[in-house]
Amino acid sequence: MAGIKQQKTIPTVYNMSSSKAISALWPLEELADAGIKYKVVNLPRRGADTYKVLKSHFPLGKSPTVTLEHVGGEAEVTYQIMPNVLTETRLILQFFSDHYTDGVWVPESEEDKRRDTFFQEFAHGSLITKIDHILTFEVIPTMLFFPMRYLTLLMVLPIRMHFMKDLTVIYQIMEDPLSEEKPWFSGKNIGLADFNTIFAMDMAVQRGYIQLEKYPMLAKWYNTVQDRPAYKRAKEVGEVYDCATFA
Ligand SMILES: N[C@@H](CCC(=O)N[C@@H](CS)C(=O)NCC(=O)O)C(=O)O
Repeated sequence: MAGIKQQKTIPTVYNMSSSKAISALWPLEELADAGIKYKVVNLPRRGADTYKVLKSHFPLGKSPTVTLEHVGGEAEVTYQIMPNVLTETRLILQFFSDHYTDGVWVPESEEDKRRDTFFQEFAHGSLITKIDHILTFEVIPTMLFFPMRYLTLLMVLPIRMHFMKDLTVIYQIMEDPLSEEKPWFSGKNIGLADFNTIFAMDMAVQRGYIQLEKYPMLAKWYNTVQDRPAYKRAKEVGEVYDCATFA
């Protein structure tokens, strides 16, 4: 692959199963084809030590967390706020783009650059936020015992429906700019906006929060990603990835 930089750091992705870490593993697998090396530590979502391991690198204990090893044994660098540690998916992906590529994911046109920036933000700020709301309201009743479980379920159903309606607007905003000429959220070519969007869309599809047939271009985007060899390998590398059950 053209546009790869000499690798000065080896990233280790701390990947909690069925998590946003897929957004880090997928682009790294795209770059692995060109020789970029990385390591992965797989942590079961309900594992006794999972949060201990994540928190040992960053106090928030979220997945993905990425640590960096300098290839030449150079001193640690504080790229964010802790030496050799990266967090926040969007910023992790930006680091990969800046440090491991010569701009292969930077859109060619100004129009695509603006669109790419918009959808990177939209993926986390709007799409995943709304999906997380629905998920939370679905999970609350499952944590309660009868009869509270059923009473709470009845209470949360209208709230869930309200959020589902909000999601239709979000999906339409995603559907409209996708076209044969610009099939990616980053525009003409695949880019950071696409990597940032996949986890939310996997949750939406696998948990039944979207009827893909209503959004043909979004469906095409989604299926293209699912068929992409690097994405398939990323799921294999992560070992467990099930957004329906969060195994
Ligand atoms: N803002 C972070 C959020 C990461 C995040 O919430 N990851 C979830 C998994 S998808 C997690 O670690 N959850 C564990 C928890 O909240 O305790 C990012 O975008 O990377």
